[in-house]
Amino acid sequence: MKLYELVGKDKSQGFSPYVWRARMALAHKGLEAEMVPLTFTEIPEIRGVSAKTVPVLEHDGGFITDSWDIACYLEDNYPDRPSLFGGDVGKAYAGFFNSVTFYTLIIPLFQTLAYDIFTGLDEADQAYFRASREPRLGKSLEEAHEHQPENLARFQKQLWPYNATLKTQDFMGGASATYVDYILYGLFQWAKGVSPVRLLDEDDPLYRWRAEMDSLFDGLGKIIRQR
Ligand SMILES: N[C@@H](CCC(=O)N[C@@H](CS)C(=O)NCC(=O)O)C(=O)O
Repeated sequence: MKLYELVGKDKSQGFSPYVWRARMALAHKGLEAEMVPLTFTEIPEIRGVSAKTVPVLEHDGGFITDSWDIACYLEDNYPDRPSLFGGDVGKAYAGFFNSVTFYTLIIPLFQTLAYDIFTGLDEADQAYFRASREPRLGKSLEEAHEHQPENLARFQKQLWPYNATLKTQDFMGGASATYVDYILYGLFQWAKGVSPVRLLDEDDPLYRWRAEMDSLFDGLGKIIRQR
């Protein structure tokens, strides 16, 4: 099994939030995958598949090219290992969460981090990132960076449902972590690896939750150093 991931200048610091979902899902199932670090401009060169994004999971001669599809693939193919979703109802909840977090969390966090991501990329990727991301931002990376405090505040404002939930339960999945926790955790891994911004206050229930997530699977998530 191989998991293709996204890196910048430091090849040890895979920073894609979506790859982190897959990485945690593999660990949850007790599966080991060889990590293959790629820069943005290397992704289309993965041999044997036409992929535009990572994660890509290569297994048994086939490729799965989307984080949600990877989670479903692992759940379907390893039913005897710990469940990622906790059954059909949990899968439906995770699927909803997969979509809703894109608009409420990924977009404001991307606007917050865009310039910091850029500064961690090699030269070829910097040119690609500027050309592809500035139209999405509707402004230059530097202008986006000037608005970092407002974008961070917008992101933080969206965290209240998670803080409220984690006041009364240990994980988003209840008593233990499920794929919903991995969706959320990927965002924090992303920010940690690419940016010096601090997303949480020590009093936030999410702060306690993130520390517990960091310690899962022998501290897998601690591979990422705070930039
Ligand atoms: N829907 C995809 C999205 C994955 C995605 O957007 N990955 C980003 C990295 S965070 C990527 O590979 N981007 C490549 C590019 O923009 O060229 C999934 O969930 O797997």
